[in-house]
Amino acid sequence: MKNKLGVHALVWVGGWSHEECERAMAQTAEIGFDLIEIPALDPSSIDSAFTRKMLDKYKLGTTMSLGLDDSTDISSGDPEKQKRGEARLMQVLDVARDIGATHVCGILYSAFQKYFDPPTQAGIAGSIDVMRRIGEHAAKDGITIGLEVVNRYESNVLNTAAQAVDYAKRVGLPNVRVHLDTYHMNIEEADLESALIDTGAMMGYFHIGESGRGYLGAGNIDFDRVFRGLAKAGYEGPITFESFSSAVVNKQLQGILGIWRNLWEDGADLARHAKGFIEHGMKAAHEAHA
Ligand code: FUD
Repeated sequence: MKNKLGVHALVWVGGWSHEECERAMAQTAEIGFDLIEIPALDPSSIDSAFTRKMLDKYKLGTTMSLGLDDSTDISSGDPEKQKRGEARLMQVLDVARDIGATHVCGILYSAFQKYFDPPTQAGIAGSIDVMRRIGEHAAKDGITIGLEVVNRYESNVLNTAAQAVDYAKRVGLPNVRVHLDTYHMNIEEADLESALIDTGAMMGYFHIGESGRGYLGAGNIDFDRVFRGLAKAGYEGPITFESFSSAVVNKQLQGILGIWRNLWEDGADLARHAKGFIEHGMKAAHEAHA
């Protein structure tokens, strides 16, 4: 398997103090993941020099994820919000460059929130204009942008893989790619395997998560078909495990994602299980597809 395997930092910690940063890295490395995904909703909370030092110490790669908020919503059609959103994304790219991140992904194209109205064509066109400049800037540091497709309660812009492929084509840059996540796909896609195959080479990042966002295999997603879809799509990018429980709290994400229930206590057991589950599933899918 060529895919690098990652884990979202929220499996370990809710913040990014020096102690939390080191603890998250040590546990990620101990289980044998290749990379850690660091949430960057507030990029100013990340001490880049320290984070880089810890990545080196634990020999890990890294990626970053975030969503914009209402005041930085580049899909709003409001020039002031667009300007603030572009500045926020540029600020994240600076941190990503400083810590050596390979990917910046998430809800970068709109606010990360429940909307009460559909997007406008002008708003989407404005978002695409900003994304082109972000993509060009990211390319200078070899960073891939992942446009994360999320369910209808977390954005009104990209809810299906097909919408994201269309948006990415309109941006028209090789490093601006589609980021799919099984938790969201399970809500919005008619068929997960076909959506993966149809996205094909446009896919640049992947989140694996269960329907309830807890242990893989403990929900209703047919992961055999997901792994088969990834193999058939020829996807070789990162596969990052994402899971949220009220056991590890980040106030901002808890509210947006509705993390009210305690789905697990032991992040290490959860992550070790996820790694084995992905490796086993991908191996079987590649063998069947070979
Ligand atoms: C949101 C989601 C996440 C989010 C990231 C932020 O539902 O799936 O990927 O963008 O966790 O760090």
